[in-house]
Amino acid sequence: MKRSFAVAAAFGLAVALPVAAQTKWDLPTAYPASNFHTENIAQFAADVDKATGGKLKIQVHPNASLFKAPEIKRAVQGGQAQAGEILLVNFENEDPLFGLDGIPFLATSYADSFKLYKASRKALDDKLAKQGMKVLFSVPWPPQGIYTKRTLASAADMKGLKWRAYSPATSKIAELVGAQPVTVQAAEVSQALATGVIDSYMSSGATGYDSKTYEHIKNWYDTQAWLPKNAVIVNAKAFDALDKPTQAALLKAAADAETRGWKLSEEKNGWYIAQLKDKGMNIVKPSDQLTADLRRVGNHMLAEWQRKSGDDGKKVIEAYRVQQ
Ligand code: PCA
Repeated sequence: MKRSFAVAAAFGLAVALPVAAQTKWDLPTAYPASNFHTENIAQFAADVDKATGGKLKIQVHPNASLFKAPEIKRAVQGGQAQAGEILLVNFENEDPLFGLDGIPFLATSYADSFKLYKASRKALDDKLAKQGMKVLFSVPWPPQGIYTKRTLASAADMKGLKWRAYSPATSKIAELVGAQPVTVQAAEVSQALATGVIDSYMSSGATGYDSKTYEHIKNWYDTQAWLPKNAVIVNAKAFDALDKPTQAALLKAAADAETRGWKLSEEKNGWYIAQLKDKGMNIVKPSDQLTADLRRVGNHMLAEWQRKSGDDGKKVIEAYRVQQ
């Protein structure tokens, strides 16, 4: 009796020690392992591992393998995943703030996109804190252009397109130009193209490359319309459960990942576009007419956003404009 107790205690101790010493987190993402966001996050996880001496292990689950893109936020909020990567504009219907960086032509360069980020980060932190989450870092996608089989002289040529949407705003664009929006997450774009469910969409060179869009579509209109951001978020309870040095190491690695990610996005934008060209795509500068038409769409959407977001939105736009 006594002996078996001792054995059990020793066994229990041996099992308990590593559990107490090591925390394991899951971090679902919606994009492939080779995408620059995912590579950046993998580096972040490796940095955290190193800085904490293996105390915090973050397992990255790419390509929507654990949760689909629109489910990741709720999974982090509910603690099914301790951390995760989300596309902020996916959640515009929840709060207009999430849709800010999806408004066409509000911020079209990396420099402006960063100013918009600075103007809105506090509001974003406050919003997510109320939902029991924290932002670790946020990184933009490269500028958005139009993939289409058709030649577009003006927005009138977009009528009737079978338009893949990834957010309320990209659906709204379809509605405004008379195209038919179909919501498809990035991981399913190549299938949607292959089956003919869609014949066009708006996104970065990165997603066109990841999804091999060049196998189905020959034109990409380089409209540089907006740069939507991904954010890596964490469940606040999971964060609070870490000891102070681990929290500090995590935040340091997150700050590094943000700086690195912005650089990487800008550097790889050119690379992605060169790859599309190399695969036979026409990279087209939009005509003055198409640009003017799309800008009109953008102005309409900005006005609508401002109506919906009220005083909070006004403050953010003002904070952005003063930096310009
Ligand atoms: N790629 C993501 C979002 C924006 C982008 O460039 C997508 O197409 O789903």
